[in-house]
Amino acid sequence: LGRPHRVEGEVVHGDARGRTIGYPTANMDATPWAAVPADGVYAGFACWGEHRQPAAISIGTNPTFAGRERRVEAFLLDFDGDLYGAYMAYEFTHRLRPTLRFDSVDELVTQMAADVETTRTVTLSV
Ligand code: FMN
Repeated sequence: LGRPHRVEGEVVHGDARGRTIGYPTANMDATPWAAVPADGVYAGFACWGEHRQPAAISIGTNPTFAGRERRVEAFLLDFDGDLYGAYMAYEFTHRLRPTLRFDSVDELVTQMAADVETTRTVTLSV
């Protein structure tokens, strides 16, 4: 493509579980025509206004929590703020892994920490 794939939409409320597990995410209501990538975990960027922040992006139904709805959500690195209602773009630069169902929240959180570190490394070189 010559540029990373992008999905755009408004940031909406999720289950607010992310905050309790230490990884608050921005849940995107993707535009109807969006080509949402296959379920999995990706490294990339969250872009809005003048901001372009590295992000670990999850697409899937959150099987660890027996979720049903497919979510497009991002944990933004080095960002702390309220993004509800913002119109954002997620750029996908690397696929990290498939979505997994973990036996415990602890295992999920350990894996998410690793995903965030991988995201930090790989987004430095794009
Ligand atoms: N959920 C899973 O069930 N399996 C996964 O493998 C998985 N990987 C994730 C990786 C990253 C980097 C992120 C940000 C989320 C991942 N999730 C995964 C989704 C979390 O379950 C979700 O962020 C959490 O439940 C909070 O959801 P909420 O924003 O709706 O409150």
